[in-house]
Amino acid sequence: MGIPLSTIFDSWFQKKEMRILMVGLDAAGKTTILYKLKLGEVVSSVPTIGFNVEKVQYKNISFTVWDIGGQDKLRLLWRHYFNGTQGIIFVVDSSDKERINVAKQELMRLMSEEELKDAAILILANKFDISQVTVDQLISQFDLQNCRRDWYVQTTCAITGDGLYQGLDWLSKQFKKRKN
Ligand code: G3D
Ligand code: MG
Repeated sequence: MGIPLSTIFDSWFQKKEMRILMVGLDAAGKTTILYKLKLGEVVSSVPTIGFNVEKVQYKNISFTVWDIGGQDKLRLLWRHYFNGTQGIIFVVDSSDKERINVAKQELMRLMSEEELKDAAILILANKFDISQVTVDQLISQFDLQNCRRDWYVQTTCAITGDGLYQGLDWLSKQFKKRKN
């Protein structure tokens, strides 16, 4: 990672508020990524009932992070956070073979949300260091070949930061494309 990540975020910076959701099953590596990005203070809260939300604000860009999956009653609450989302970062533990299908189902559900239909989707195949998964394998596991929206798969290691820059760079290009 030669170039500081902050240069990407600075290139995203605009007057308009920008919202990015980062979600994935628990233990996928989301909190590790959030801290690795070093964007500012991570604020953690538990809204109304039951799920933990982490937030980082960098200039006008807000990152909202939570564990997806599990209780259906929480899904209604998530929608509260969907409005105005331009980008989704879906983090998968690529070494967790047992839950890869659960992750896939959650991603499909998210993609079917009306309020998220225009959001670009960056899929981070995390823990690449211990899984050695390839992008092609993940695309086929997630059946993304026929998915008709803007998506991109990037392998990452959240601990070292490997791949994060490339993934975010794709996302930033999507934002620019939409703006023009
Ligand atoms: P979550 O926020 O999605 O629930 P965390 O996940 O960020 O809390 O990460 C869960 C565990 O996975 C942590 O280990 C973390 O260090 C580890 N982890 C995250 N990313 C990677 C990665 O890319 N490679 C490897 N090998 N481990 C990773 P602990 O032991 O603290 O539970
Ligand atoms: Mg976490």
